[in-house]
Amino acid sequence: MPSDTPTVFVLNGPNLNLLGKRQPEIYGTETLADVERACSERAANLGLSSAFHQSNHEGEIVETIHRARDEAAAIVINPAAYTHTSVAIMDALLAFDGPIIEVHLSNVHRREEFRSHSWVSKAATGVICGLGSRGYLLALDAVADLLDREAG
Ligand code: CA2
Repeated sequence: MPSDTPTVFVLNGPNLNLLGKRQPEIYGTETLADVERACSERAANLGLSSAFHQSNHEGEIVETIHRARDEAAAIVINPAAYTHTSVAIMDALLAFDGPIIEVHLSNVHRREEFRSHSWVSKAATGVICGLGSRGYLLALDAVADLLDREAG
């Protein structure tokens, strides 16, 4: 991979480390390691490099977003439950200059009412939900397109 390859941070919030191990009827049977592998392959095919992170801690996610300001051209984020609660993650994302795609495995609008509100959407360029892990790959496609357009 050439050194000028843009890096995309793919960030995952709390409990997503359990993906594929519990509640497959909602979140599918793939593990987070499977999603990481698929993202890495798709990114490489798009001329991007993906850096995958998962944390169960809000402050750690905020700090990773701060690092993205220097290290990433774009962010793909599934903030999990922090979607619905975290003004801190929204504020950190608002300080990031590149494209931000919010991803949810499930269709949050078909579930409990509280899942329909997202603080993160207020900072996101676009939102994908309800398409399972394919949403992450579609988010990378969108990032490649948006970065191409930025480059003009
Ligand atoms: O649909 C999504 O991707 C969510 O971001 C997932 C979050 C949920 O709080 C959001 O409302 C929607 C939950 C992630 C928990 O992931 C688990 C995966 C397997 C087993 C248990 C939890």
